[in-house]
Amino acid sequence: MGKKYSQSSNYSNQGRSSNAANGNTSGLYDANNCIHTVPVQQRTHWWQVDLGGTFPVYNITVWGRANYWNNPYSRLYPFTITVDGQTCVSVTSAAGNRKNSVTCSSVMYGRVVRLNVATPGRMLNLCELQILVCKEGFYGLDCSTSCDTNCDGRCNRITGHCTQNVAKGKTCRQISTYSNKGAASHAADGNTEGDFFKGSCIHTAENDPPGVNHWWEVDLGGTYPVHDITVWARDGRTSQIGTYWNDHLYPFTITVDNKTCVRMVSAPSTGRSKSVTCSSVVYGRVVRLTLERTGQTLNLCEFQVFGKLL
Ligand SMILES: [Ca+2]
Ligand SMILES: [Ca+2]
Repeated sequence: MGKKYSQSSNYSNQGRSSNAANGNTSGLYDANNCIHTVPVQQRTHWWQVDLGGTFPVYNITVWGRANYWNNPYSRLYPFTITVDGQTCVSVTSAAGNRKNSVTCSSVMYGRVVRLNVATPGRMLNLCELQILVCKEGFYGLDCSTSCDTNCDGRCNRITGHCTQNVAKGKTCRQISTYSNKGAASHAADGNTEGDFFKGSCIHTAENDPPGVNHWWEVDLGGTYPVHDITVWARDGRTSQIGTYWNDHLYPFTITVDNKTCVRMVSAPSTGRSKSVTCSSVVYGRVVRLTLERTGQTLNLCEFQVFGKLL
C-alpha cells in the first residue's frame, strides 16, 4: 500500500489502479474497491505496482471481483505475474473462490510487479493484490519468526536462511597501499574496527598514482548473487560530510564484474556503517568499490557482501 500503481487502461475513475492496493479486499466494484480496464479485445490488460525499491517477492494473493472473478470473458484468469519483466508465476485456471494465493517459482528480487491477463484478454477486474514481504530480521509466511541470532539479524525473509558475509577472508586488491596498516585484506578480515592504527582498515597511497579515482576490490572466489552490501567507514575524525572519514569513502560506486550494482552519494547521518543494495541482483565474482573523488585516498574498514540469497 502507498506505492505507485498503473494499469493498461482505465474504464472509469471508479476503477482506478490504486483500488487494487487500498487494503480493502471487498469484491464490490461499485464501492471503489476494484480496478477495471477498458473492455476491448486488446492484446494486453495489466495492472502493476512499483514498490519503490528492490524487494524479495514470493507470496502474492489476489482477490477477484464478486460475481465476475471467474467470468468467461477473461476478467482475471488466466493471468501471469511478472517481477521486473521476469515471470513469477502463470495461473491458468481460477481458484475455488475470489481469493487466490500464489507463489513465484522462486524468490524474485525486483521492484515492479505486474499482473498481466493472458492473451487474448478482454478486460481486467482486480479488487486487491497483496505482496507479503517481511521486515529485516524476520521471516516466514506470516513474518512472525525472527532470524537466528547466529545470522546477526540478517536472514532471507522467506526461508530464514542466514545471509552470510561472503566477502570475509577472500582475496582483496586495491589501487595502491599507504602502509602495511592499510593493506587491502583489512576490509574483509571480518573485523569492523574503525581505528586505522589497529590495522583493520585499508588506506590507499597519497598521490600514487595521481589524478585517478582510488578503488578497492574483493574476489569472492566464485560467482555469487550480489545484492546486499554493508560498508564501514573509518572512525575518529569529523570530515567535510558528516562524522568519521566519510569524505574518504563517499561518494562511491560499487560494481560486480564491471557491472554497476549501486552508486551511493550520501554518507549515513549516524554511525559508521551503511547498508546498500544493488538496483537488482548482480551475479559476479569481483566486487569493486570506487571512490568518486579524484586523487583522494580511500579508507574502508570493512566491506560485507551478504550475497547468499537462499
Ligand atoms: Ca481493493
Ligand atoms: Ca576490517
